[in-house]
Amino acid sequence: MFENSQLKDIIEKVEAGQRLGFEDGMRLFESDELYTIGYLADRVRRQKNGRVAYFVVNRHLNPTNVCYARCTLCAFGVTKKDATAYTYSIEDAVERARETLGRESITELHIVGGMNASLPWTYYTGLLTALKQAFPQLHLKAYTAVEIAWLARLTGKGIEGTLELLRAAGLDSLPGGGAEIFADEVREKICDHKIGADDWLAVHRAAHKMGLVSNATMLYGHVEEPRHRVDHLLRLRALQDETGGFQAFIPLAFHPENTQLANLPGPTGFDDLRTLAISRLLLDNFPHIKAYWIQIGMKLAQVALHFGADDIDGTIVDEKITHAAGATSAAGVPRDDLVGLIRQAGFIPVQRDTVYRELRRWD
Ligand code: V47
Repeated sequence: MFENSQLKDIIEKVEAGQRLGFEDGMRLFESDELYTIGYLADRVRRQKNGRVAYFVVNRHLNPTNVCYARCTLCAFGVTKKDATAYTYSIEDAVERARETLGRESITELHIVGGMNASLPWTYYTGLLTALKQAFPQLHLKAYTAVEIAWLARLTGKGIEGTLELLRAAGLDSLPGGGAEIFADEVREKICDHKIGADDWLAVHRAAHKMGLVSNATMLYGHVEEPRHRVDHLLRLRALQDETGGFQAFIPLAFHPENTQLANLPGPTGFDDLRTLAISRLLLDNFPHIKAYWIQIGMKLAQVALHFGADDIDGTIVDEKITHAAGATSAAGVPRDDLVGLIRQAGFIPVQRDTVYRELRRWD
C-alpha cells in the first residue's frame, strides 16, 4: 500500500510496535505524506482506544484575565488598568458555575486564569473550597503548572506544599496549559516571563507523585521549528515514562489575532492534522490524544478522529482564551452536537468523566 513511501522504515517500526526516536519525529514533521502518517496514527489510535471517541460535559471558568506575564503569544491576559480587565469575586465564580448546571449536567470545571499580582494565594484555595462546597459532585481540574509555580512563590511552601494546600481545598487534577514549547530559545520569544520547561515538568512530576493526574499541551504554529516540536514531545514522553500520570495530550493550534505575534499566519489545516497524528505516534505512552475543537474547528476535529485523536474535549460553554485571539468556533456546544459529530465520523460516542471513566455510551 505504501510501496513508494519515503517513510517505509517508520511504517515498519510502528507496525512492529517499536518506539520512534528524535530523527523519526523530524522526518515525520518534514514529510508531506499526510495520508501515510494519518494511517499510522489511526492504527495506533484504534489499538489503544478501539472504535470509541470520548468527550466530557464541562465548563471553562477563567477567574481573572489580569496577568503580569504579558506573553507575546497571548491575547487573553491584560494589565489591571485595561478596560477589559476583570476578576470575579469568589461568589461570582460560583454563580457562573451554577448557571451552567441549570442547563447541562456538567461533571467538570476547567479553571485557569492569569497571574494577577493583586490576588492573595488564599483567593485560589478559597475559590476551590467554595466551588467544592457548592458542587461536591463536580471534578475541579484547576490551575496550570504556571499558576501553581506562581502560587508556590506566594505561599512560600514550595511546589508540593502548594499542591497539598490546593488539594485540601478541592483540587482534583491539573489541566495541561502553559507548556507552550519547551525550548528556551522559543520561550524567550513567546512567553519570556513564564516558568521554564524544567519547572513546568517539575510541577506535573510533583502532582503525579501525589497521585493527581494531569494533561499536557504543546502550542504550535508560531515561531517554533520541527526540532522544537519533537524535543517537546519527547520531553513529555520521558516524564510519562517516569510517572505515568498524564492522561491526555492536547496539541494547541496558535491563534495570532490580537497577540503581539499577529503578523504570523498560524498553522494550516494540514499542519493541524499532521501534528495530531505525529503526537499520537511519538507519545506512545499517553492513553489519549485530544482534538481541541475550539481551536481547529468542529469539522477538522471530526476528521482528526481518523488521524490519531480519540477525544474531542468537551462542551466548554464559555471559552475565552482562544476567542480573545480570534477563534471563529462557537464558545461552547450542546452535548448532543458532540454525540452527533462523533457518530457521523464512524465512532462510538462515550461521555467520560475527567479521569476517563465511562458515564454513558451511544452504541
Ligand atoms: O495555556 C494561549 C494556549 C492554553 C493562545 O488540559 C493559546 O484538558 C492558541 O491549555 N492561540 C489554554 N492557544 C488551553 C488549554 C487546554 C485546553 C483544552 C483542554 C485542556 C486540558 C487544556 O491555550 C494556554 C496556552 O498554552 N494559548 N494563547 C493563542 N493565542
